[in-house]
Amino acid sequence: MPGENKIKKQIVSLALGCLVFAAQAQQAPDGADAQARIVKPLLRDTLRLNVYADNWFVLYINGKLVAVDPIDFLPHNVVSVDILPEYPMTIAVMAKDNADPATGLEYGDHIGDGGFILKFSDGTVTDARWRARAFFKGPLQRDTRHPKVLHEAIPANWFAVDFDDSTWPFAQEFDTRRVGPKEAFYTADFSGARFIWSADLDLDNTVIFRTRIDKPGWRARWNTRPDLDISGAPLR
Ligand SMILES: [Ca+2]
Ligand SMILES: [Ca+2]
Repeated sequence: MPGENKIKKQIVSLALGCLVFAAQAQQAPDGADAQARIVKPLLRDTLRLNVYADNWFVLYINGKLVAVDPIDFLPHNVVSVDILPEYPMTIAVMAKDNADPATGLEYGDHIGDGGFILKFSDGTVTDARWRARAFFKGPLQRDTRHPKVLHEAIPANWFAVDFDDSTWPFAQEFDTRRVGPKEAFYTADFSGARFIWSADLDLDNTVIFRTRIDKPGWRARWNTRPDLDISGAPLR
C-alpha cells in the first residue's frame, strides 16, 4: 500500500535521524578528544594584542617571550599578535628609545622621545597602574654639547613572574599629542589605552614596564598544558 510505504519511509527516516543525533551527541565538544577527555585551546580562546613602541620593544608574558618588535628604528609600526591568556598574567616589557648608548642622542645632536602603548582584546591596556623603571638615561641635564649618560645594570630576571617590582615607581601617562605617534598607530585599536613611559619621556631611553592582570575565578576552558618549556628562552 502506498500509505504504508510512506509510513515505513518516515519510520526509517526518523530512525536514521535518531542515529545521527546520537552520534553527534557522542562527539566531543570543540577541541576535545572524547576518549582522553583532552580539551585543547582553540583560536577563539586567544586574545589579540596590539603594541606600538617608540622605538622598539620586547614583551614577555608569564616569563615567556611573546613578541619582539621586528623594526628597531623606523618606520614606527604596530605589532599585532595572538596570545593564549592564562591568569594571573604577568606582563613585562623592555622598551628602547632610539638613542646612542654612549651619548643618549639621536641624529648626532638631537634628544629623541620615547613612548609605549598596548591593548589586549580582553581590555588590558597600558596606564599609570603599570610599574616603570628606566635603566639608561641621557644626555643628563639635557646637555647635548657634553653628553653624559647613566646606565644601570638590568636584572637578569626582569621578565620573570616572581621578579619583585614592588619598589619601582608607577608609569607616567603621556598625552598622545605629546608622544606624536605616526600613521601606523591609527590603524589599530588602542582605545582606552594610554601612552606610558618612565618619568622623563625624553631622557629615559631604556625602560622596563611590568604589571600583573588578575582575573579572580578565571579558569582555562582547556585542560592541556605545554610539555615544552620556553621560559627563559632564548637564553636557555
Ligand atoms: Ca631619548
Ligand atoms: Ca624615539
